Amino acid sequence: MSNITEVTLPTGKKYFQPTGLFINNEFVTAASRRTFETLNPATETPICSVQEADVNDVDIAVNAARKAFQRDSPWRQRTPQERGRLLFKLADLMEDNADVLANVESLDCGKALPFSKGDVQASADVFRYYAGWTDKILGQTMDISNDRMGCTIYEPIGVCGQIIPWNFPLLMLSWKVAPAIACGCTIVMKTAEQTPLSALIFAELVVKAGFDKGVVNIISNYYGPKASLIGPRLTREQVDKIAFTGSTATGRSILHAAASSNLKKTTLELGGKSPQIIFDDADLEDAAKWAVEGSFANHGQNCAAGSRIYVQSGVYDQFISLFKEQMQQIKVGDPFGQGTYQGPQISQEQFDKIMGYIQSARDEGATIEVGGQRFGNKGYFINPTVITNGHKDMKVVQEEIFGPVVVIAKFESLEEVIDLGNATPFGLAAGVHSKDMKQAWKAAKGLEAGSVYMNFYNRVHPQMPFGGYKLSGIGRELGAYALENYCQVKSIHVNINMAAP
Ligand code: TXE
Repeated sequence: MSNITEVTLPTGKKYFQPTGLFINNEFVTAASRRTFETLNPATETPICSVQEADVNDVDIAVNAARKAFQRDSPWRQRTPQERGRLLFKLADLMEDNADVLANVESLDCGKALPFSKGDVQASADVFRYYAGWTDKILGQTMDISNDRMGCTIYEPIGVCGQIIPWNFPLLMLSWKVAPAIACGCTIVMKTAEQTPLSALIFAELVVKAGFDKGVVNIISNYYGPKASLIGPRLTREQVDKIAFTGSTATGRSILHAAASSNLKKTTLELGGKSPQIIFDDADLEDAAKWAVEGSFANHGQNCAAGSRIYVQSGVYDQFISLFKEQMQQIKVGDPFGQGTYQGPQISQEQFDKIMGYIQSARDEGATIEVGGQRFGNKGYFINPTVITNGHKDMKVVQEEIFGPVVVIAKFESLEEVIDLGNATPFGLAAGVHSKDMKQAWKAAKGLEAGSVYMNFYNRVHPQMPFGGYKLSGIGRELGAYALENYCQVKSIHVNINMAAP
């Protein structure tokens, strides 16, 4: 079996899609020889079949990563500069292959092509950022006493299990793979069942860049009925670290698995229900633009989506009309179509979940101010939806919808809106729009959120840490902070005097 398939893109162009499990720098057939189909969410039709990993394949991949991490392995002999060069090379290759990567991302996860192009560039930027870190991961020296000194060195934590979701397949891969490699770790990544394809093209680039075999391993899986539970297997395995992005419920089970196996270091980037706050002195037109983008970018399938908007009462009506005007710019449709902003949701399951939330708002007496229905009759499209006249305990205000649905409500005072902003179990992000920096700063300090944006919303930079308070997660990705996830500190004590006491 060749584990490579020719796929025709909606543009008519053809490309070769690797479909095997990527282990030891090769695309291999699953131990069970089973495959599963990945669907185009815009048409609900299969794109191609990929190899379906089961628990045996997890073990094979973990062994490959463990071997690559052995003390004297070629990878462990690499200098920090060599690791940096490999990461720079990978970033260059991603840019050289941006066209195919972006097209495949749009095909497999349904985002409009310009946004997929943005994701590819952002992913290459993350690799380049961490390439620059490899030779700057520095320990310290400590003057302990007249005849003793100490120093600390950072060592790679080891074999890392990484589990990613389907909303930003390539970008989430880059947030996890790049810092792990920078620190000298090896990896077994499990992609999301809905979106295996772009990671397998990335795997081809890993080989081209010259990585040693077993350093990066990528396995695809299926999660429907009769699926083999490879996610739990990876989290229970003797990997040294697990990094996860996904739902809070799965995050909990991963933490349990870590606790009941080898207490592996665990970082979790989970759901959110982030507030965007518009004060009456804000530039309302700008605020409306940011608020629309913050709510509907990536079809609302964004952990930091600003899905609760609070508007100070004096400007509420004006803001609502500016917000609706701005929403007219959202073109829903074919991800490959000219001018499309919003493509389909990822799956029937997510489509049903979102429509269920909209119905729950109706049932609880809120107003569906805009949208609320399916778009078209093929593909998982939902019209951008605005809910008003709700109350703070409604499901749509408390729970992550993960779709193009926003709830807008009024507030009166700064203190009240900080309390409202904090009144969910999540704490991933928040936005504050005000020209009064004292007021904006006070709000930013009071909000329980891992990232606060003042006078804009939800732009991610490789330098800036990202992660959540409360049920939104544990630990931080990106920036220098992410390096801590993939290293351990060793203290070395030196007796310079060499004399026993
Ligand atoms: O998430 P899961 P789903 C939220 C969002 C969405 C909801 C459900 O609200 O509607 O989660 O989405 C793997 N052990 N987010 O069902 O199940 C799974 O195979 C180990 C927010 O897709 O958490 C996939 O690779 N792994 C989020 C990944 O976990 C397991 C992004 C995410 O799937 C596993 C996605 C297990 N027991 C959804 N069960 C964000 N933070 O951005 C599943 N997986």
